[in-house]
Amino acid sequence: MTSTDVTKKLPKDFIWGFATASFQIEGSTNVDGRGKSIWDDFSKQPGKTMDGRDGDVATDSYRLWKEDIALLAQYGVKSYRFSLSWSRIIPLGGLDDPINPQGIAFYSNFIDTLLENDIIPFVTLYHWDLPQALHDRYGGWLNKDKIVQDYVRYAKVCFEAFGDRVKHWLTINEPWCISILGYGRGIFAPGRSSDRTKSPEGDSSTEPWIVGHNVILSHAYAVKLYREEFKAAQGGQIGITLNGDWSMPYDDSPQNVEAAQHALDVAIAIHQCFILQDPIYLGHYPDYIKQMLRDRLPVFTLEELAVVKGSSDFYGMNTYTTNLCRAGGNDEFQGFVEYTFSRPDGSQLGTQAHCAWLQDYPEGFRYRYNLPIYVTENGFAVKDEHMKPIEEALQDNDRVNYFKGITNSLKGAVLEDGIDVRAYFPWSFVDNFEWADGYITRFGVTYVDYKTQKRYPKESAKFFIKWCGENIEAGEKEA
Ligand code: GBH
Repeated sequence: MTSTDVTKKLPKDFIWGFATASFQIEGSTNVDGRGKSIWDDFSKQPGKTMDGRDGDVATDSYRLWKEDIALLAQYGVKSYRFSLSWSRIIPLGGLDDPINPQGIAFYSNFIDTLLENDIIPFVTLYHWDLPQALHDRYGGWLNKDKIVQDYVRYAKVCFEAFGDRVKHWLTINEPWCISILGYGRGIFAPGRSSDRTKSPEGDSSTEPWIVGHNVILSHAYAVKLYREEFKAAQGGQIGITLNGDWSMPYDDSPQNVEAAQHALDVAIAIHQCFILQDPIYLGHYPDYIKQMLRDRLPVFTLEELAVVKGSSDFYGMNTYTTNLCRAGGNDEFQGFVEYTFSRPDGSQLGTQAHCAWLQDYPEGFRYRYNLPIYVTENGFAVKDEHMKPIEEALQDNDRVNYFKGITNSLKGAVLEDGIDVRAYFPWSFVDNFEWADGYITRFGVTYVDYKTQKRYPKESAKFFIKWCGENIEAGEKEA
């Protein structure tokens, strides 16, 4: 790894902070009028989470929100990325369903308190916790005519209630995960799949692509609404966040170079979510996807295409790792490309995380393309951290090394490669409910003792905060 010039700094308006999501931290699922989300009951079904635990308490952040903000302030972050729970705001979710004033009040107070502490709210409207009522009523994301309208109305309620203070909006977190993991592999709520050991119903060959399509449309129509009715007065920015781990060919063989390149082409360099993101930037589905899915690929009407194209003010990028790509395999959800972290000589790409899909490879962070980028997630789960005594867990060297590598690449990307990266948010502010992994996999820079709900800064938090202090020009915080 080459080191970047230590005397050069990122510009003073560079945004940094930490990220979370509502269902992963809030708990208090049954209070103040909140309706159920699809994760409430799903996480309670036997076998759906690794440790059998659900999201009813999580990190208790709905009750401990003042402490959380105090800790963020103590860390000195410039911004905080968090998501809103749709079913707190509209408990039944739909166009004609009542708004819950207690849900609005909670987030309104939260935003005010962030601002009082000079912390910019960076708000995700949807991070996977669909109101259960919409799933029950009409199949949720599967029903285009209903879900687009309901999502857009939810977005409108949020722009109206919070848009005077929120200037950074993310419509949707990671369409690929919503579609593929929720309706294809069936490992995330609502857990639909062709695999009958996982789900009594579902069709993995069609549903993920329908859902992906409807997610894109929901995003695009919400952006249209924001631009037409709110942007002039409120002056914010709005975009989508995609999961985009990097890909490299496994070796020099033409078919593997093609596999990685193919993937990159169709994905605008982020192959994991190729099918779901390309239309947003290019205005059409990539050719490779059209060939792969043929008549299973939903078709945009001309009117829809016009709304979808260019429907993101920036590229919200969640990136964690780099995959070595080999042509072949039978996994349509990866475009028939196999991923590995083992190089041909048997060596590993980097340090293995607790989760199988993640190794540390900071060089991968620099191969990005030229759009304004907000890195809305990036992080590492130290292997076996959940089994360590707290004092040991706080010495999270592998995570520190991960951030050392990435921050170096980040500087290189901005200052040497000229990539327009405007924000960087490590995932996550605190250890939290890691979806199907339950509480076993820990991504936090802050340790959470789930018995007491006490928070303890890990070394990685200290490292990263210090790095930001030394590597971003000092100046007034962005208003
Ligand atoms: C993010 O997704 C999420 O936004 C966040 O909520 C989560 O806590 C965080 O990652 C840490 O996991 O082997 O087919 O199951 C990251 C992108 C994409 C990474 C799917 C794991 C597993 C693919 N994720 N991937 S599969």
